Amino acid sequence: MKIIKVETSEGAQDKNEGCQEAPSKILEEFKNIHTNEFWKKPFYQIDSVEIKNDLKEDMSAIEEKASQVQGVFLGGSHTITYSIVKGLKKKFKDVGIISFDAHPDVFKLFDFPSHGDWLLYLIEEGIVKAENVILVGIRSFHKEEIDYLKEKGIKFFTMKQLFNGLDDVCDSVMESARKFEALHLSLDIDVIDPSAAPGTGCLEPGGLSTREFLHFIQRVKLLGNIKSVDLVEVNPRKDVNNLTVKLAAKILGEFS
Ligand SMILES: [Mn+2]
Repeated sequence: MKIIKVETSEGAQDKNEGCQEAPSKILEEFKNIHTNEFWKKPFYQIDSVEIKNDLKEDMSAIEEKASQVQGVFLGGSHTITYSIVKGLKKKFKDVGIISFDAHPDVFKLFDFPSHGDWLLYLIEEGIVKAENVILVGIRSFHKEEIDYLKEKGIKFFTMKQLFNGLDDVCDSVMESARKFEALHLSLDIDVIDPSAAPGTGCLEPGGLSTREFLHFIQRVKLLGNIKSVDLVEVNPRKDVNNLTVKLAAKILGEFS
């Protein structure tokens, strides 16, 4: 497995200041993962994207890397997903996304992609077809966002739906996602309940338990078309007892 460190600077201006420290902290903790849940010793190589604190340059650097290298992109802000998927699109015609996130991320914030609207930009710019997007675990959104998801035909599974049958949702997600030529998995740590992942910018009660999330991704990772993964929005400065960083390292282990 290749792990690509992306130390984004974005987030420094908003409430998620500190998330740029996550890649180093998670990799430090990753050394303590001796075996994953399949009793496999994680094997990995570290790569990185050099960040220059210039939004345009940084976005094209991530895009470039994603067009060349397959692996797990370790952020950082959720903004990086925009550039990763754009890079993937250079190699594959039909790209799909499964996004594990408490938020739909289709609420326009600025005139450039950010952590709250990266998906909106991907769809509006025609990089990803709306019907190739699957959202899992959403539970905090503007009414306009749900209207947008419905209008565009984006598949979404709220936390409430997940509670009624986790494996049924997982079956539907996998059935849809296996049809894409190339699949990107986006893992926003805030999909997990803040009681288990407090180190993040937006705390949204009522999320997945760690066990439920692991079960879900252990099934999803069996899909043969996954080309890239991102793990984002961990904020070590907001963490409690390093719990969220440890959880992120454990998740990383499951992909090796
Ligand atoms: Mn989120």
